[in-house]
Amino acid sequence: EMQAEQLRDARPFKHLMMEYSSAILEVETKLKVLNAEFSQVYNRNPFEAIKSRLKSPESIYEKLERKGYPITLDSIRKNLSDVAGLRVICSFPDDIYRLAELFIKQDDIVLVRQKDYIKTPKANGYRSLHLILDVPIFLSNGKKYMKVEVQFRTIAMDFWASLEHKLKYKRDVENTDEIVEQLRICADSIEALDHQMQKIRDQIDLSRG
Ligand code: 0O2
Repeated sequence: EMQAEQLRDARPFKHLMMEYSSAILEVETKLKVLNAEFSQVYNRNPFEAIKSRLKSPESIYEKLERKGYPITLDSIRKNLSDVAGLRVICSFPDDIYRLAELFIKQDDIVLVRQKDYIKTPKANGYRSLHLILDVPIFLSNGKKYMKVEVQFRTIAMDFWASLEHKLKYKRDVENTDEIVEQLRICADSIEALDHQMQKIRDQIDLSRG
């Protein structure tokens, strides 16, 4: 087994990370193609922004250790699904499902798992649609499937999750019941806002015909 620094500096680890970044590029391109088509054909953008990140060696190491998995390259491949991560920020909840569906339908993509924290939010109020995918990348020695996690959120859901994430990591402040409760209330307001904005858009679409 390796330590975090050994992991980071090892050539095979760097190769694995290169493969994960390639998978991010593939997914990003697919989403951008859908966006381009939509804005051309329907004069609408299904998403506002895409962010991507490769999990750091430190946080890969930490997650394997925390979950009791071996610290090996095979174990990373097998046990972690969020080494390659993308976040797609949409305007409206409807856009999330429309875009996710179109994306999953592509015949080279395999949906491994879907976690719908919009239909079933986490207890703290977290909302987002997570897709775990197997995505092919094409290397000199052939095709290889890589796991990628894509998180779909509305602007409002992302606003909440970003701030909640920041607050969680301020460990000098205790997460009192009151803070937890206030965050939940904010999450509910945000859900209500998402629905209101969606309704307004539907009305405008209807009146446009
Ligand atoms: P970072 O910094 O985003 O990389 P599991 O594999 O199901 O046992 P896991 O991997 O925790 O458990 O799955 P989960 O909870 O479905 O998805 C994890 C990721 O979703 C997190 O990544 C966050 O990005 C996001 N997420 C999940 N729950 C919350 C939450 O309560 N608040 C916020 N702000 N984000 C959340 P990481 O690895 O935690 O962090």
